[in-house]
Amino acid sequence: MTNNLLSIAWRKCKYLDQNTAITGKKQGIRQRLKDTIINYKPLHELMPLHHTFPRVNILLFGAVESGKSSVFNTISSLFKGKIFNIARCGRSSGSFTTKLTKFQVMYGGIAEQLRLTLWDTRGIDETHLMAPQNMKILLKGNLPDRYPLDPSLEVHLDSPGINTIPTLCDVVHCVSIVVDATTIDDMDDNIYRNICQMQTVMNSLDVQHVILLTNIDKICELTKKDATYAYKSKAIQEAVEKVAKKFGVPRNAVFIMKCYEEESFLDDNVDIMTLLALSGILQHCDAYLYRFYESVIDLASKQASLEEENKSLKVEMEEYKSIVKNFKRQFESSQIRQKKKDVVIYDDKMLSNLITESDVLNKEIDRLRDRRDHLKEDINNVK
Ligand SMILES: Nc1nc2c(ncn2[C@@H]2O[C@H](COP(=O)(O)OP(=O)(O)OP(=O)(O)O)[C@@H](O)[C@H]2O)c(=O)[nH]1
Ligand SMILES: [Mg+2]
Repeated sequence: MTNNLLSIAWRKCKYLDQNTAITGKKQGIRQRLKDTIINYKPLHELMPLHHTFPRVNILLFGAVESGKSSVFNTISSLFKGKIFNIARCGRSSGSFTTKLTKFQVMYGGIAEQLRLTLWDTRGIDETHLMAPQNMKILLKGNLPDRYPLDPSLEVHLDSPGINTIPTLCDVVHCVSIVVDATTIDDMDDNIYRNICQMQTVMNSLDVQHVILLTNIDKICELTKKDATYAYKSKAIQEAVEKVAKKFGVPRNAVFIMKCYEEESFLDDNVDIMTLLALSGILQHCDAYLYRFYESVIDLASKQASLEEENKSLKVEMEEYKSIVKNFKRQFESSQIRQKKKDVVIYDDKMLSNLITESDVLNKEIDRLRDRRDHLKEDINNVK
């Protein structure tokens, strides 16, 4: 572990510098970055008005204990505003995570979710290397949430829940290869070769991939004390260069992270570093979607027109409901008046007509309700 600091940051970053170590300012930067991600919409500036691509999928892949689940927990905590560990993480004889889990990130209540899903996976080790066929299936989006994926065991495509016709919304848009910074030099050869082999699979499917370098606090004492130093740390700079070279990715596709591990409270500097990493990953997701621009527009248009139909059905249904309500009111008041004054306002025929008409309208409302239920299903399927 070293303490060497560079005089200027190894990555130009207007947000993280010792000179900005004023709490108020840091909180402002953190909030701005956070808001940008809360407002993120895939490929937003290139989408036609009122068209939205629902969300992007980010796969966390890497060796056992590289920090995949901690990456999700750290992101989840910072958006929740408190340490909020949803994914189980820790150390065990094999991988702590045993199922493919597709996590949403909430930034408030249950309905306030970022437009991204983080897929946590079981880590690979010498005896559980990822089979290329399994990686293909994962990337193509065939596997459902909570699928007990053992990287080395063949996936059965006839298992329940398998999505046999995934759309562009179901696929992986960017893979984050999670690497523990302390293992770069002595990574097991089989694991290293397996990750490289998986990069070939990702390339064959045009899936973007980046490296997420965790545990940087373990290679730089100063960063451990204060994450502000990370971008001036010589040790971290060297680790980024090494890992980029090792996996053949450009240095700007390597993002650093210090996951929450012993902390009970959030730290502005850790959060800013995490938000920078996440922003970078989202740019890679957008780059992937851009390659499939026409399909993205197709899907977004389909969803937009389904939502439009849903909206107008809702208006139609409200109109019918108010007519029926009116009928009911007329009918009830006529009954009261008839009773009180002993006069006939509606004869039997008129009453039976009224009843038949409101029956017809009620049936129409039921039909519209059915249509809306189907529409909701269709909209979800587009998602
Ligand atoms: N100090 C420190 N510890 C970390 C960091 N990231 C992860 N850890 C710790 O490393 C251990 C393993 O982390 P996990 O998140 O469970 O790793 P994983 O990749 O999900 O592991 P598997 O599910 O077993 O494949 C846990 O004890 C974490 O608290 C980090 O950036 N810094
Ligand atoms: Mg895990």
